[in-house]
Order: sequence, then C-alpha cells, then structure tokens
Amino acid sequence: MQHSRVLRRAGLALALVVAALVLSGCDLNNGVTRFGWPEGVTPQATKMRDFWSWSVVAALAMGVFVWGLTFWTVAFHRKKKDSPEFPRQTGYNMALELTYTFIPFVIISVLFYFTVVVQNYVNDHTKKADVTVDVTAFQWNWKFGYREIDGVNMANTAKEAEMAKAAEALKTRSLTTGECAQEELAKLSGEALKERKDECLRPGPVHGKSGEDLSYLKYDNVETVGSSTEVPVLVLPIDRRIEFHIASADVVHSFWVIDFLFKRDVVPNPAENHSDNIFQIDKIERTGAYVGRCAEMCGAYHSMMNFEVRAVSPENFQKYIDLRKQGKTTGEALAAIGESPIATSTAPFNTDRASKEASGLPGK
Ligand SMILES: [Cu+2]
Repeated sequence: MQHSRVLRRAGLALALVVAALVLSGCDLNNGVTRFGWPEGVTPQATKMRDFWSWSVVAALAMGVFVWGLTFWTVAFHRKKKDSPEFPRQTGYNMALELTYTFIPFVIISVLFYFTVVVQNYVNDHTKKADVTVDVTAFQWNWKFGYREIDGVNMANTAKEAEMAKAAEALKTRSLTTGECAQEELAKLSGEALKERKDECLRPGPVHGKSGEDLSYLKYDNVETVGSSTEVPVLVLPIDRRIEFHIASADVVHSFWVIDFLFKRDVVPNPAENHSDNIFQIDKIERTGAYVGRCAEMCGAYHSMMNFEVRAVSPENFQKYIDLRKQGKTTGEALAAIGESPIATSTAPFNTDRASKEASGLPGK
C-alpha cells in the first residue's frame, strides 16, 4: 500500500539522522549542532552546551515524527473526491489516547532528568578551589578581588573589620547619635517627638538591618576596580578550579561571561535574599580574553557594565599576583607578563548621553 511505503521512508530518514549522530561519536561540538551557541571554555559550559544540543536534536526528531504523521494524515486520509463518506473516524480510541498522553510524559521526564543532572553539576561548589575570587557589582561597574590563592588567605581583614564596625554603629544608632541627635529631638514635642523617636528606633529594612549596612561586601588586598574610562580585567589562571563569590553593593546585577555559557544574578545581602552567591568552574580550558557583561537591567549605564576575564598560564598568573602584591596596577602587571594592559574583548563606552556616535565596540 502506498502510505505504508511513505511511512517506512520517513522512519528510514529519521533512523539515518540518529545513526549519523551516533556514528559521529555523539560529538555535537560543531557550528551546525551547537544550534547558535558559542563553544564555551569551561567543563561546565561543555555540559550545558551538550545538553542544549541533544535537547534540540530530540525536539527536531520529535518534530519530524509529528510533521510526518500530520502530512500522512492530510495526504492519505482526506475525504475521497467521489465518495460521500467521511474516512473512517478513530476518535475515542482509548489505547491511542493513553499512548499519546504517556509519550509526552516520558519526554518531559527525560528532559527533567538531564536538566537536574547538568544543573547539579553546574551549581556544585563543594570541592576545594585553587583560586577564590570576590566579585562586587555596583552601579555601574565591577570590582574583582582575590580572596584566596592556593590556600593563602588574601582578604583585607582590616577593611572588613572597619566595615563591620560601621555596621555595628548603624545597628545601635540611637537617640544620641546621627540623624537622631538630641539637639534635634529637643526641638520637638508631643506627637512629633514620639513620631521621630519611633523612626529612629525602627528596625532596618533588611531583616532588621539598615539598608546602609554594607558589611556583607568583601574586600581583598589585591583588587581591580573598573571605571567609565577603564574596563576592569579579571586575570585568572587556566587549568585551575576557580570559585566566585558574588554580591552587589546596590541593586540587582547579573554576572555573565559569555564563553562560560553562564550567568547569575548578583544581589545585595545574598544571605538575606536566599541567593546562592557562590559558584565554581572546574577550569578555564584555553588562554584568552573573554568578555563579561551585566545581564540584569540595573539603571542608566547598565549597558556599559562590561568587564573582561583574561585567562593566562598558571605561571604568568603567579607572576601577575606577585607584581600586584608589590603595588603594581592591573595594567602594569599585565604588561609585565606580556599581556595587553587594557581589555581587548571590549572597550569603554562613551558615557556622554548626548553623543550620537556609536562607540565602545572593538574595531570602531
Ligand atoms: Cu548591572
């Protein structure tokens, strides 16, 4: 019969596509089967990219099957031209209906399973990192600091103690200090005095803490801060496990390195906001300059919050850190290890809002 032949051919075509993929060693890392995604430079990125590719392949296979059935039905089960009869109706076929309820359930379960497996891998940060980096986002730039390198603590404990002390002062801000000075209160009376006193003693908005309390932010001895004229460059070694601790000094930002195929929201007060602000990458696989961006609309200059990850050899990284410890700037230390002292993957944008010129794009 004619339609069984068509079906057989469709099945054969599908089998060929699957066989081609399996025979190619299931390596979907090529321009076609990445389906628009970049290659990625971390093992985490590779896992996510493979998952994406296989999801699209599965969706396409399912799509071809469904399109096949649709066209088969349209072509071979039409009302015949010279027959007054409808084709045989197959509604309320219990077995068929149970089957096409069951199949999507299986598809969702499989996708869910692999989503959880990949997600758990990407979110895991239980292993000991070689380099721990503090990332602080603020309107509108980034600060990067090295907290720990090969077990050596590099936190700026003096600065952090100072911030903690300032926070303590905010907590105990009472009728005798700051905006609730006695002199001010002495001028008030009755309802106004009561109101002002209430205001002074009211717990802060962040779980009772003051909104001005920034003691959750991290400070390190070696830091790189971006400005509107300089794109901050975060220098990292290849082949080392890196751990990122991210926090915002103001509104919600998002840390996004395109070649890591990863981004995560950077929020203020991560603990109070129940945000897991730590993540790891097993390693960066290749040296190079990788552009980073803020991926959460965070105000007027959001689009200019760019940074760069510069991946260098572990030896050069050690030299870079030693130079930074000796007081060299990021640019000077980069130049000393034979790297470009300024970002190469992106450039500072023109912050003049009245300017009509496009700028800041590499090659412009
Ligand atoms: Cu931002």
